[in-house]
Formats: sequence, C-alpha cells, structure tokens
Amino acid sequence: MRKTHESILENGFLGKRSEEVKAVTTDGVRVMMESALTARDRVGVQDFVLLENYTSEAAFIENLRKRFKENLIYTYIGSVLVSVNPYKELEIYTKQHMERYRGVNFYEVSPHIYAVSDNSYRSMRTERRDQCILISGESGAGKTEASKKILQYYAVTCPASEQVQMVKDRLLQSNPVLEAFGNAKTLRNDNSSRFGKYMDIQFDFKGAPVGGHILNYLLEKSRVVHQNHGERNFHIFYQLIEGGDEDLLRRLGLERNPQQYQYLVKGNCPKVSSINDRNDWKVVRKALTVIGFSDEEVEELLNIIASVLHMGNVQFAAEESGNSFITTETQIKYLAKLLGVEGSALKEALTHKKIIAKGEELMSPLNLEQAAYARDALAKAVYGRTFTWLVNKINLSLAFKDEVYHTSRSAAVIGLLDIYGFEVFQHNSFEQFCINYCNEKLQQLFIELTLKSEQEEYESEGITWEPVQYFNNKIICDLVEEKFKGIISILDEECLRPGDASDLTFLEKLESTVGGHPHFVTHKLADGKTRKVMSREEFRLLHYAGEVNYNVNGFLDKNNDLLFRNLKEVICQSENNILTQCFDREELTDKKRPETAATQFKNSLAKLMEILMSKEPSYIRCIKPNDAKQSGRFDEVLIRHQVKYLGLMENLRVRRAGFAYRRRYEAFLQRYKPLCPETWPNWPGRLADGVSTLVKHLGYKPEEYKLGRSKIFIRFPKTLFATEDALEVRKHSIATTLQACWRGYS
Ligand code: AOV
Ligand code: MG
Repeated sequence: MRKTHESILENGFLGKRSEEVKAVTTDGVRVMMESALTARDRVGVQDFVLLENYTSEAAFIENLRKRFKENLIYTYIGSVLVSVNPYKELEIYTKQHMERYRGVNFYEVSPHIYAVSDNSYRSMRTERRDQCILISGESGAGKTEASKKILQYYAVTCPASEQVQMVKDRLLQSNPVLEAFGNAKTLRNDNSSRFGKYMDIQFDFKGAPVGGHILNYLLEKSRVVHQNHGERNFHIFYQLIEGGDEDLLRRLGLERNPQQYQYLVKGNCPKVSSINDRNDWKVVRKALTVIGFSDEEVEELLNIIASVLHMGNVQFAAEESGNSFITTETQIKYLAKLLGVEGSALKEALTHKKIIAKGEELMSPLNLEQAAYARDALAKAVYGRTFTWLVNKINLSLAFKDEVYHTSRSAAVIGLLDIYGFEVFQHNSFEQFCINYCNEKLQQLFIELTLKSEQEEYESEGITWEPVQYFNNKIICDLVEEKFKGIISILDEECLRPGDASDLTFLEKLESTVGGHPHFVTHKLADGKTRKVMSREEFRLLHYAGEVNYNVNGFLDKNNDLLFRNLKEVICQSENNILTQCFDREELTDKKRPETAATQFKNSLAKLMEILMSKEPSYIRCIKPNDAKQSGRFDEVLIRHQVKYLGLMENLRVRRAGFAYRRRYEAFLQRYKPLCPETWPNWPGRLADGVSTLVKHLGYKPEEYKLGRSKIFIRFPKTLFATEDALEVRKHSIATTLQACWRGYS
C-alpha cells in the first residue's frame, strides 16, 4: 500500500523514473514538482499521453530522442509499448528488474517490456482470459529480441515445480534451435527471422507454464539455394561447418570451409562479425538434447543438413543431344548415404522427368537448366519439410498433458507473435511480397483492434468524443487477397492455366485487372506511355509502410512450389526416418493438386487473425533507429517514417481523447462492491445505478469518469489506483477482524 503511493508519486503521472529522480520526498510536493520538471526536460515523458503538445509529430520524435539518448528505450502510448532498438546490451534485463515488475500495476513503474508481460500475465490470471502479445515493426527493429525477453520473464517469474521447470527449459531452448534453422543474415538484420512464428505459452490454474505450441508460417525456402550479395544461408549450415567436431564432419563428408559449398557462396559472406557460429553450434546442439531429441534423431537431422550442402555441389554437363548427366560422383555417393536412398535412382531422378504418355510411363531427359532446377527444387523441399518436422517435434516436446485430469487443455494461454518484419531490398521477389502482405495483415489487425474498435466502442457506449482520422490499410489487404480479383487469385489463375502462362503474362493480367488500383503501379501509364523508372518485369505496391517494387521473375514457380514426381518417389523410399515422415507415400497417389504457396499462406494468415482476435491483445511497436545496425545513432528521417506508418500519432490521439481504463459494470461492481455499504454484499438494482452509487461514495469527480451503456470509463489511472488501495485496506481490515474473532474463539 505504502509502496503503491510512493511509486505513484515518484513515477507514473509525472513521467519520470524512480532511479532518475534523486531529491524526492513524498511530503515535499514543491520539491517533487521541481525535480520532476528537470527530469522531464532531460529524459522526456514515459507515456506520450503526457506530452503537452500531443498532436505534434516533432514533439513526439523529440521525446523519443531524449529517452533514446538516456538509454530509455521504452515509452508508452497508454498501454501500447513503443520500443527503440538500442543495438547494444543494456543492463535492464536482470533478475532484479524482473522482480521489480512482478505483480506491480502497469503505470507505477517505468515503461518496460516486463511491465507488458506482467500485465498480460495478471489479466490472464484474474480474468481467466487468453492473452496475446503482438510485436510488430520492420526488419531489424527488435521483434525477435522482444519475444525472447518476454519468454525469459515468464520463465524466471512464474511459479515452478520440477515438472514445470522442464517445460520452461524446453520453451527457452526452442528458440536457439528455431533460429538456427529459420533465421539468417540479411542486409537488414544479422539475425533475421525468415519464417513467421506464433507461440502459445500454456498456463495451468496456478499460473505455472505447463506447455507450449508453435505455429510456423512460410519459411523463405529459396534462401537454401540462393542468397543475395552480403547475405547468408540459414545459420545452421555455418554452425555445423564451424562447430561440428572432426569425426562428425568426416562422417558427413563435409569440409570445414563454407566457401566449398555452392549453396553458401552466393552472398559471398561466410563470416559475420556479430555472429559466433562455433559457439552458437554448441548452444544449438545442447538445446536439441534439452528439447528431447534422441542422438539418432540428431544424427538423422544433421544427415539432412549435410545432404543439402552436397546437393548444391552436384554438377551437370550436357551430352551433344543436350541431355544432362551428373559429373560429380562423390556428391552422389554422400547423398545416397546421407539420405538413405539408391544412388542410381537419385541420379536418374535428378536428370529425368517422368511423363505419362498414352497410359505409359516414360523417362524424359532433362537439359542442363532443367536438371539444375530439379536439384534446387529438391534441396528446397527437403529443407523446408525438415523445418516443419522440427517445429512439430518441438511441439510434441512442449505438449501439455495433465496426468491428473487427463486433459490437454490448459487453463489459459498467452500467445506471442513474432513474424518477419516489413522489408524492402534492391530486388524484391515473391518472398518479400508474402512477408510484406503479412505485415499489412498485422497492421490491419492493429487498426481493427485499437483505432477502429476504440472509436466504435465510444459510439456504441454513447460516450461523446472527437473522431480521429487514420489511414486504413484494408484497401491494400484487399488488393492482395480479395477472391477472384486480388493479386493472389490472379497469380493462382496463371499457375493453373495450361499453355503459355509465364511470369510476364501474370504481370499483364495484373495490369488489366488491378491496373487502376490506387496502390498498384507498373511501368505502364494510363495514357499508354511507359514509366521509365520502372522495369517491365516489375509491379509496385504502395504499402502502408512504403513503396516496394516486386520483380515478377520466379513468381509462378515459387507459387507452384512443385517437386518432380520421380524425385519425390526417390525420397519417399528413404531410410532416414525424418524424411519418411516428411515425404508421405500417400502424396504420390493423391491426385488433387496441392494449394499454391500464396494461397496456403493467405489461409494460414486468416486463421492466425482469428486466433488473435479471440484473445485480449497487448502491443509492442518496435522502431529501428538507423540502417547501420549501430548503437547511439538516432536517424530522424527513418524514425519519423516509422512513427508515421505505424500510426503512432493516430494511436496517441485516440488514446488521449479516451480513457485509461474501462470495465463492464458487472466486473467493476463485483470487484469494488465491498467499498460501499449500499452495494455490499449485493446491489439489488440496475448495474449502472450500482456503479454510480459506488463511485459517488468513493468520491469520484464528474470529470474523472463516464458511464456508458454497459461499461464505466475512467479517465486517469490514479483514480483507479486509489480505488485499488482502498480495496487493499478493506481486505486487510476484514482479515484483521477475522483474526481477532478467531483468537476470541480459541
Ligand atoms: P527483428 O526480429 O525485428 O527483425 P531482432 O529482434 O532480430 O529484429 O533485432 C535485430 C538486432 O538488434 C538483434 O540481433 C540485436 O543485436 C539488436 N537488438 C534488438 N533488440 C535489442 C535489445 N532490446 N537490446 C539489445 N539489442 C537489441 V526481422 O526478424 O529481420 O523482421 O525479419
Ligand atoms: Mg525477427
């Protein structure tokens, strides 16, 4: 109780942190105001809501800059956490910090990712409602680091038995494994997530984490066979080569030099100063054991990883007829051994395609280009499916089973969403198209759940206020995903169309179908002339976060994502247990055409949105301070751009116009009714009248609250804190009375 008051005086409403203010006495109000002002001058306010000039973007940026300079990377907009990547290790993630945030009211302590984590946790516990934490921001802004910090917070602060400790360890250790196989160095981020990840942490009735489940989204498989200049393949390849011991490498037929492997040399970037592959290998190897991989499984997994490297080194030459043949026998030998398949069958499948003519099966030879294509398709399929297997395997190890109640349902979950951020490169392809579309969807969800719903709520509750204008990106989501006329539908149509369909016919169809859309641009101008700055192979989307030119080259292929049937047949025969699980023989007899990659992605995102909508959301909006991955550099132009597209100013205006806290009448009355003799133990009349009586009794002033149709809206957090304190006092006095009675009896 005392602690609460002191911290309210020291912190929240004056916008300063306890450790930043030296001369504060709780009874010396004048002293406090003065030091608060100087502190605020230096470190800014900890909630943008407290900015005097809250509609000014310049004031917003200035506040961010002040705080960034003081290493205060977190700031609130109400309950939304804005985080600026510091690009250096800060001493703010210790166990002591975690303890400081545990069980404390959101506004009482300085902004921190732990406050958001704790707030979600407590809402889950007290309201028994599933939560989710949505982390967004562009590539390199700090989403993945944020999600790891949250997980660590739960692992350290939640109660644990021996059984729970094992779950915590597994949850934590799933990260290095998934990052090894699913992250890579890009030009934007040395540890860029190349897959989307949504993880449910499941809690039991006591609030202990008892299980977890991961959903993964579209891995960027093309990286397995090609990397742009300055980028790398997935970390695991370099980790294995740098860190694997001599015996292991000998068994896998690998040399300790990434430059030996065609699939690793494309980006010409074997070493990254911020990455220690050898150490990371040790971490990953240990993590696999903690998660519960047997030695055999690890061996089979590494066989597959090594086989991909050997695949990349398979070379072809052409006979006079143009038919290709394999020139690298050693590679085939290793491949046959590692994949557990017939060498000759593999060789044939890499250089031929099975066709069925007049009911008869024929092997048609492939030319050089086709053979290389088949090889790369195999490498991508093997790696991609192994990644999915890995996620499933981790899920099995995290699965919650209640031995007592024989149920796999936990009491409640907290979901963490960490996807690939919005990205723009010199050359953008199908992968960037999917990644940026995913970010559009997430922004749409943010708008639906905060800006739009907040305004709608005021309306439906009959609370008067000024509407705020904001850009709704639904129009771009529709452009991409609408049935029959969206870009994905048109792409699928071209993929299914027999005959002369190609990437360029796809582009032509786009022009004729969505050419007039305000967020779509190609080299063609409306008057038939051409736009010189754009290539004839590109279309441009005006995304919420900026313009991106997409080169259509490879769109059809990547969307079709087909593997020649005879290659599939060979891999289905594999003696490697992981591969037999990944390549099911039933697939060979299944006549139905599988869904295209983009449609699968679209459907899985739609499902994800449903999952997120069903939970109570919290938001972390990550900002990248500069493009050089450097600490201490605050690039104003870049930051202003992000503040704009993340809609932070609109967010602030909606928030400022609104109320800090709202609760349904029944929940509010249920909790606070002991504080008023007229509502205790039960209020017989209308709920709204009960709440009105209660707050009048508590001395709420008219400007502090409003009563809507079904909810009470409280403008300032301090009003609520005072009420919470009163409740504490009341509980305490009841307990003391009970104890006295008890003593009287005994
Ligand atoms: P991202 O997840 O948002 O990008 P990361 O979380 O991987 O970005 O952050 C990029 C890098 O920034 C990390 O590797 C760290 O070096 C640094 N960093 C981020 N947050 C912090 C922090 N709180 N403290 C210290 N360093 C940090 V992407 O996955 O590319 O969209 O797709
Ligand atoms: Mg990431």
